[in-house]
Amino acid sequence: MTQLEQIFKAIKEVAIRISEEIKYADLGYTAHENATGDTQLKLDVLSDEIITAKFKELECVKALVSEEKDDALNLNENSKYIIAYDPLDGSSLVDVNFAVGSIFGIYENELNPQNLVAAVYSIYGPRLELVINDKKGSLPSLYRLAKDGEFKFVKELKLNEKGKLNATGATQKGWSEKHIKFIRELFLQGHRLRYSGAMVSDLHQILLKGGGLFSYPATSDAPNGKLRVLFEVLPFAFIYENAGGATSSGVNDSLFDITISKTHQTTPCFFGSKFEINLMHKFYE
Ligand code: AHM
Ligand code: MG
Repeated sequence: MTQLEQIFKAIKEVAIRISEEIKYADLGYTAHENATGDTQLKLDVLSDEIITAKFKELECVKALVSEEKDDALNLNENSKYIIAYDPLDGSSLVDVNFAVGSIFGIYENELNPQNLVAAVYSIYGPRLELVINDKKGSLPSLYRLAKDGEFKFVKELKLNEKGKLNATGATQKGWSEKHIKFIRELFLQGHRLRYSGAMVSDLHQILLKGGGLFSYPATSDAPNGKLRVLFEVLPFAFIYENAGGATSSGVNDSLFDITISKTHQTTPCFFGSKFEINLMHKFYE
C-alpha cells in the first residue's frame, strides 16, 4: 500500500466511526471556542479526537492541522504528509438532522496551495459516502459504504460546462453591490437556490447534479469571508478543478493563487462550473 493509500484507508475508518458517533452522541456545546471563534460542540471535539488518534498511528504523517486545534500537531518530523482537516463541517446542523461531513487536505512537506496533492471528504447523510481525489489532473471518485462495511466505488465525478444550482452563503445585508447583481443574474437565468449551510452537502449536491455555483463571498463585516483556506477551501478547490470546474476568490483566476500567511486564514470563495465562474468574473472585475 502506498503512503497515500494508507491515509485514505485511515480516513475510511474514521468516517465510519464519526458517522456512528453522530447518530448517538451528546449534541451539547463545550466551554471552548476554536481559533476562528466558533463555540465547539462536543461532536466537533470528539470527531477531532477520533481523527487525531487514527493519524497518530501512521508513520507517513508529518503533522496534523485541524480547524478545531489552535496549533499544528507535529508527529513524524522526517515524514512527508501534512493533513489539514475540518473534522465535522456543518456540525451546528446535526441538531436539525441535516447531512454534514469531514474534509481533508493532504499536503506534501509544506502547507501551501501548490503542495496540496490529494483531497477527500466524507458526507454523513442518509448514506455514508466518500469522495477521494488522489492526484492533480484526475477525476474525483465517489465511494459509498455498503452493507458489508466496505466502501464501494460508485463512479467518477465530472462537472458540466454549465449547471442549474446556486448555493450562496453569508448574510445578504453584508453582500456587496456586485455580488447582489451577480447572484440575481444567475437566478434570472434559471438557476435554483440550494443551500443547507453545510458546505460539504452543498458542494456535494452541485458536484453530483452536474454543476452550478457555490459561493461564500466577502461581506461588509467579514471582508475575508468565513471559510478556511487550508481545511475547507483548498480541498474543495482541488476537487472542483479536477472535476472540470473552476474556482476563484473573486479577484483571482483560481483559489490556488492564494498566499497562506496563517493556519486559520479565511477567504471569500467561489466554486462551480466554468460558465458560472466566468459570469462571476464579468460582475466582479
Ligand atoms: P463550520 O465548519 O463551523 O461548520 O462552518 C462552516 C460552515 C460551512 O459548512 C457553510 O458553508 C457555512 O459555514 C455556512 O455559513 P452561513 O450560515 O454564514 O452561510
Ligand atoms: Mg467547516
